[in-house]
Amino acid sequence: MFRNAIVRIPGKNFADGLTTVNLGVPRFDRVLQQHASYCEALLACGLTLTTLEADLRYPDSTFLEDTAILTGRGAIITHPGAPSREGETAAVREAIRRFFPAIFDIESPGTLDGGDICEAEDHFFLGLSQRTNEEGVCQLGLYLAKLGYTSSVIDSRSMASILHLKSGISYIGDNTMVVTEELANHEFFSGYERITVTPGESYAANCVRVNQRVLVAAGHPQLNAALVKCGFNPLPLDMSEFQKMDGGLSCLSLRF
Ligand code: CIR
Repeated sequence: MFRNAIVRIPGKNFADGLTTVNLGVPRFDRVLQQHASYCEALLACGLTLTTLEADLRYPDSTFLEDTAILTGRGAIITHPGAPSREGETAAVREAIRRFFPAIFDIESPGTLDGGDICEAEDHFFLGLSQRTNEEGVCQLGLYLAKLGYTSSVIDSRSMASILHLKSGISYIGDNTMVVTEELANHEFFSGYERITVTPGESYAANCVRVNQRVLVAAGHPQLNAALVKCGFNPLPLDMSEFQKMDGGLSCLSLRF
């Protein structure tokens, strides 16, 4: 059960952020509209929002999830793997201080993006990626153990189609994982119910359970139907402009 979320309004230089996909330049009016709808969805799920102002120093800073791991037992500030994003963490530390008295830090040479960290109840899957290195994963694993969580590492560095681990998997509660075909048969997921996303809908593998709803990228009817069939209540959101910058639903907020 989440009660709070932190979001950041996209800056007008949003399109200057990092991207690996070739889907065109995001239109800023649509970026703002889609972000507002995302915030409304979180409110409709019963969350209280802390909204940070746009920060033009960091065009990717609306993708807040990469800057912190917030758990029910403590918080960890990350060390984002892209040099242009390193400075994003300072403001997030300030924003979470009143909620989390004890905060750990991922320190250099460790790098870690929150998008690589998938929480599934008391277990965490830690993705090694182009952004998250072995030292980062090792530091996080130790902090999580101190907080009483277990973790296991998944190496996604050879999976060209995903930027972060959570581009390819989402834990949506009720012992269920949404997974891309590439990750569906991973040995770590054998104990979970799995909803496998078809290759044409792989972007939608990044979805987010928020209380009674599952936020899911609009325009992916097969995943939507599969979620309904398995008893979930999807809430589709238009994500086209964020997708152009490699962003998924989970990365637009920190939920706790
Ligand atoms: C980046 O490349 O860092 C941003 N343009 C997108 C980050 C997306 N974050 C995420 O999936 N957790």
